[in-house]
Amino acid sequence: MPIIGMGNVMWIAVTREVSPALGDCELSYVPRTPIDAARAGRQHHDYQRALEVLGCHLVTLPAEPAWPDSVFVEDVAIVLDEVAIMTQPGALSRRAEVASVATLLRSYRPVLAIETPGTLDGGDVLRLGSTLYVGQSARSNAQGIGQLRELLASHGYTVHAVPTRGCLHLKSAVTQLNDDTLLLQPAWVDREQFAGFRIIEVDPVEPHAANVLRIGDALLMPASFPRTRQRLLDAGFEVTAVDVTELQKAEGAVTCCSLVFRAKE
Ligand code: CIR
Repeated sequence: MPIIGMGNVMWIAVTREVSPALGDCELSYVPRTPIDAARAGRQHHDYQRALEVLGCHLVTLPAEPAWPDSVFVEDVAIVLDEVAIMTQPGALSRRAEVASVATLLRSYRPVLAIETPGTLDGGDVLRLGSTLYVGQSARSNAQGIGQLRELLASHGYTVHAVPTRGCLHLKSAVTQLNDDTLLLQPAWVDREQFAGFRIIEVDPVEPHAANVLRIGDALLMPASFPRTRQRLLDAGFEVTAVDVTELQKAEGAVTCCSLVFRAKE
């Protein structure tokens, strides 16, 4: 399959098909409601097609019936231009997801790893230029954040810990819209942590709307947040909406279902 490029940048998106056991997922801040895994699978396929339309070459792992949360591949790795870091997911039930993604990523990057007692979820890591903002959450502890800092220092990255409250991950609360603009939920993270960035806040009636996936100049976000989407459109952003309601019942959204990184020439 040819690699489709946006301009001269080409993206690879690693995804994993939805587990039929998705309904047994971990939940922290979202109440448990019945999840239709087959419908989640169809929504995930639409998400994958949207990634392709936005210029990604998809690399997809098969579903893992034993690992309910394994569709959320973002949490098991951080992929930078120079290196990939395998995380140590904060939820014990998710640790087994790491190895198969590591095997895949070795085709693209040198692979390093966070070790216990450190814990870190990729959903807590927001890269803004050469700074990685990392949520201090129930999933990512000080040892994990410290290991990430040491592993990346020689590659020129700074790691900055950010307190979060009332949400699963840092990227539940804030994501990047372009090089100098962030979308932020002020109830879950302090905007003062991101001095120097222009901040757009989510619409107050859409508290979960801050999780947007940026691919080049394009943005992908859940269709269930039309008010926040309108804010982004009004600010001049190009936004694609996808229906991911079944994945949202599992406390997921759009960044968590892929690992998007630059293809090497
Ligand atoms: C979990 O609790 O780990 C999953 N049910 C949801 C993970 C979502 N991940 C993410 O937003 N990065």
